[in-house]
Amino acid sequence: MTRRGQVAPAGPRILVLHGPNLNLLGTRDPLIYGVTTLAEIDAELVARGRARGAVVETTQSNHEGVLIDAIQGAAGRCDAIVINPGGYTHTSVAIRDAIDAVGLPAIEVHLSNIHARETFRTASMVAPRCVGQISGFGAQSYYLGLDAALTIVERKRAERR
Ligand code: CA2
Repeated sequence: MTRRGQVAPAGPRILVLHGPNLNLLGTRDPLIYGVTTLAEIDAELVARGRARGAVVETTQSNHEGVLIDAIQGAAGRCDAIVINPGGYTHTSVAIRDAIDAVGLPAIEVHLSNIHARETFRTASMVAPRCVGQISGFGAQSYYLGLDAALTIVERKRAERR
């Protein structure tokens, strides 16, 4: 209940999506992707969300359609999306269209600096439909992405008050 006797709105709900092969984090290629596992990243995201009164939902899939279903399913339920589309970053018109379709603020994140790797990784299909892109900070990229998403949602809510 607020001071004016109104029911306080529920805290922000953020969907975090991990694309293909990110389930392998912490098991190989530590020089590129670090040693932190996906389960550890997810637990940290949930804890950081909770500390700011938010609920963080996380999903990983190796399938483009499952990621698209998750984006569509966020409409009317979540306030923002943090997404590491993995290899689909560079190819997926369909993920880009899904982000367009739901109209939620989205933040693209990458563990590695995609601009310092092979040329094909420097282009993102998804980034033009996102508020911004965070790339190259390892697991921290996700935490920065969550911080950005929560700040956007909190500002929007403050403007409405
Ligand atoms: O840097 C990122 O976060 C990427 O999205 C990771 C993708 C890559 O295709 C993008 O260009 C950049 C690959 C994810 C593969 O994840 C693995 C993790 C551990 C071991 C092997 C692969």
